[in-house]
Amino acid sequence: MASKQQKVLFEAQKQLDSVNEQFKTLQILNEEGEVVNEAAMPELTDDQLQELMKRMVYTRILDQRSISLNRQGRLGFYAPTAGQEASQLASQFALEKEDFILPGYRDVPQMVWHGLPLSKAFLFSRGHFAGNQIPEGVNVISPQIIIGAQYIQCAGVALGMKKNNAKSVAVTYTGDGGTSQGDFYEGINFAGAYKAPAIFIVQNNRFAISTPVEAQSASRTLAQKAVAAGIPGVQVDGMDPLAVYAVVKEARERAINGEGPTLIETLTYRYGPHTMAGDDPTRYRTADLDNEWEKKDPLVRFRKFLEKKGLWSEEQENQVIEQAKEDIKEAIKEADNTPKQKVTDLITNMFETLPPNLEEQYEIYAEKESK
Ligand SMILES: Cc1ncc(C[n+]2csc(CCOP(=O)(O)OP(=O)(O)O)c2C)c(N)n1
Ligand SMILES: [Mg+2]
Repeated sequence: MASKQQKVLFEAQKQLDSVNEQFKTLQILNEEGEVVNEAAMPELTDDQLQELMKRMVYTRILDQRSISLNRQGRLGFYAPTAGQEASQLASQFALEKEDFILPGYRDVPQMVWHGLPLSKAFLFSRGHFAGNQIPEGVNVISPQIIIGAQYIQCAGVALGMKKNNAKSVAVTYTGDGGTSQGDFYEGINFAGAYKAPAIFIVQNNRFAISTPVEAQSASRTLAQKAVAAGIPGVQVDGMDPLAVYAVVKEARERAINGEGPTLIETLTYRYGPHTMAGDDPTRYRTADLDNEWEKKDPLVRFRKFLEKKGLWSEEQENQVIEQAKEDIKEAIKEADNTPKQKVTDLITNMFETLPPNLEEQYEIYAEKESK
């Protein structure tokens, strides 16, 4: 005879099954570059479509050059981005300049397209303080290294916007691994409770360094973690720029209209290593898995889509590649020409008026630096 408790558990499982079933992946453009969901197509002009492609091509080159500059010892910390272009750039493309981005360490491309000069991105990579001095009017903060911390900061920035009646949103990014952090839950819960205009993006690239997402959580999707916070969650094909753009655009409209935050999970993949600090992905990923995801490449499918519309050519692509290479060369030169940071910079950057002990140290280092 089934006990009462067993019956409750059975219902609980049914409830979970029904939640699982409701979280489907939104896709608009399939791997062949065909529109498979006309109803969800975002309104984008031909110019906007071309601009989005341009940004993805440009950023793929930026990634390749950054890896090579890192190997030459000309850059420091770098987290590769190839594979994640649709997830990163189509989400940023749905924002306005007044929106605020709180990025993780892999999200430098969104910062660049939100207005951060490339030279600043390179200085950040080198650990130079000037890389963290964001120009006025560029609404980003430095990439967060502490996994998930930016989710709480995002809830706070969004609440501030709401209190100021600003018609803008705060957008943050973390990875699949980031959703296991307490900060992730605290951020989405707080923003949900205060209906703050936030967009929480989870770039699920299937691995947190070497830990596969299947081992990360028992949750079937990461999008459904939104349910407990009482906010909408959506899972989207993160290799499909149109789908990513469409959901972020809609989440932004909801937020601006006072309807509160949205959690968006983008299904994506990083082709490269976790960072350039010695990670070897062949130790935890198979070549078959890499191939499977490379077939989903966002640049390939968007290129096919645009070519069919007569909106993209090899010539246009080459122009973008040349432009990217030239800009990168200039930006590295600018970073090289930035005065090296000194110990006295550390002291004066931290304090307007020096406490006596630091004043003493300042004198010592100023003396050393003058030689
Ligand atoms: C609080 C905290 N714990 C651990 C780390 C070390 N760490 C750096 S990256 C990383 C994996 C994060 O994976 P994921 O969130 O999936 O992002 P991805 O790197 O795949 O973009 C970990 C554990 C950290 N930076 N911060
Ligand atoms: Mg990950």
